[in-house]
Amino acid sequence: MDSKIAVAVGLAAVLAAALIPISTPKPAFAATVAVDITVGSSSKTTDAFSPNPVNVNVGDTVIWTNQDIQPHTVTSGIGSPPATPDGKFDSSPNFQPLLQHGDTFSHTFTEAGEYPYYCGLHTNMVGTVIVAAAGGNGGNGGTPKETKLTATLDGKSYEVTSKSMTSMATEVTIQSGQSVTLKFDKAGEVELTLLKTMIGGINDVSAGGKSIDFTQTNSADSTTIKFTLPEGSTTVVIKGATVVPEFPVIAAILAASIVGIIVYTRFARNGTAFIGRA
Ligand SMILES: [Cu+2]
Repeated sequence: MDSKIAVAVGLAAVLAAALIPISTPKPAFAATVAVDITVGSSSKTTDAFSPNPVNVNVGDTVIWTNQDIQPHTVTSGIGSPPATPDGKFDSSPNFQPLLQHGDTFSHTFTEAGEYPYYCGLHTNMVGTVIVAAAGGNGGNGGTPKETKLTATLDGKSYEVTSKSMTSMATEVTIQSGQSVTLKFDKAGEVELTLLKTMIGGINDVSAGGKSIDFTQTNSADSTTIKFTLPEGSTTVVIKGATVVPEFPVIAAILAASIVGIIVYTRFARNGTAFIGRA
């Protein structure tokens, strides 16, 4: 065998192996899920908290923020009538301290189940946290909204998977060699899975021109990042060490390798035919 053909075949094999996605199980991670105590909530019932019910997984932390101008509490148990705290969690034991405007209270849920809660000052305000077993598909209707979007560059498509309880991805675009940009319908906690052929070595996620905190987990062929899109932001820009431009180069090498295999195969066949005729 000609050494050049051998190199081409070898290269093609290596590239083919590199391009075949290897699936590995996604590691579980604990999430922080935001719930608002809504404006004017003292005169509301189940809409005093949003989202309500809130669906989380075991290990997740729920963080309540009082968006209202009146003080409130987040107290586990049954609201009215009569209010019965169950002692599982309470922002304000004996009404100390009350959650003032902008204050937060958080609780980590370590066991699956349904957790009712209410406001100790306005027992008409009631909510439920539904905690699904880790690795489960969420509680009643508790699966996050999953959206698959496709970005196209140089005639090649790249799929992005977005998972969120609150936000839906609406558009993805690639800025070749620089970044990947996603648009969402609204703010919230988002998990994105991006193919490494599209973006690798993710090192910055920004919203509204500011870098935001994110976590990432890597599998062989993709990266999953998690972040909270802040209120008022609907666009995230993700930067990485490698963003797509390698693709045309890989394609060119792969194409050259395939040509090499075809040339070699034809040469071998012709040789056999020639020997047969002789
Ligand atoms: Cu209240």
